Amino acid sequence: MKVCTRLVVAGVVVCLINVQAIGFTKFPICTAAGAQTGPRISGNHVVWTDKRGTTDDIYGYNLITGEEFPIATGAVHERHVAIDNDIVIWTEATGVFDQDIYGKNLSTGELFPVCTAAGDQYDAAIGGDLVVWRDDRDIPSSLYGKYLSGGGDFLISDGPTHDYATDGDLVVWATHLDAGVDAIYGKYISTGEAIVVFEQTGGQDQPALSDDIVVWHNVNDIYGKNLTTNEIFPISTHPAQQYVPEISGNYVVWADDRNGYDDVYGYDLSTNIEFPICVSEISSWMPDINGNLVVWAEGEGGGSNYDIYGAVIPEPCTLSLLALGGLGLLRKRRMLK
Ligand SMILES: [Ca+2]
Ligand SMILES: [Ca+2]
Ligand SMILES: [Ca+2]
Ligand SMILES: [Ca+2]
Repeated sequence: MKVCTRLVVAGVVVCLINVQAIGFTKFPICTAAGAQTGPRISGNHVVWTDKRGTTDDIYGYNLITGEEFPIATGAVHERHVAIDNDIVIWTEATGVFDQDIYGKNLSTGELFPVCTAAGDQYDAAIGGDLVVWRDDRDIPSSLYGKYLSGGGDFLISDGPTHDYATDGDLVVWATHLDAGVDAIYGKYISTGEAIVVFEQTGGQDQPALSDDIVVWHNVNDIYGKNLTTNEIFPISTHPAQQYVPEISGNYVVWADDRNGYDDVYGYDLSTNIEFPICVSEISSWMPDINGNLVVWAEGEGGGSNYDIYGAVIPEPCTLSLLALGGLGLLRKRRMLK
């Protein structure tokens, strides 16, 4: 689950539009040497995988104090970090074919194992106190979960599962079925109820959810479904590639190559307005969002020195006006090329 309060970030001056590049004024979160990638945000914390050292580490940043802090910097690789509220989880490569899931409570500093079973457990997601991960103890690999509040780990789906998200009860995931059909499935852990979010020939993956809305990467577009009304709706169907969507409340963000480089775009479900968040001739991708604060990784040269940046989405009424201006700027820029 993403915390959906609208953040007011101390120290961040919000200029509404950047005249150098299209989108909103970005601010640096981490520009250390080496690659910082895969940023995730919840509450006042941004976390990411960091290659500044000899092995992958996990670092974090407090948006209120502006301070960076190490979370997991052991001699092994720590990567694929996720966060909800004060709980951070990541994958730790403890040995050959033996990845495990670990976590840390940022409030108490407590470090704890989530799953250290034999074989690979990796790429975990978290919502509330529910952690879900891909687990290779079975072949093909399955989706497992565990409540941090107590109890052991349990099987969620034994299919060929990939890409998943949870809000603490509902778990959604992508799967590739036999007949060239991909699907987004879901399951409410509390009741055991299984749901079909979307099934179709072609590529559906990268589901994300917030409240009763699931969004996913659909072939090369972004689609959504309201689980209360069962309405399925397009969010961005530009002919170029839109991918890795994330959602928080009414805002959906994704990476988009419509301008020739990966950029970050957004969409307001309450107004049906699409808007650029960061458009420049530098690759910007892997976005995440919490409330109206967006974070992403960006850099040049194949990602060896990626950095983490953030931007604040202005209020919806301002966004409506900027959408018109932003579109005008985009058209003007294309005409000049
Ligand atoms: Ca390390
Ligand atoms: Ca293991
Ligand atoms: Ca598209
Ligand atoms: Ca860097």
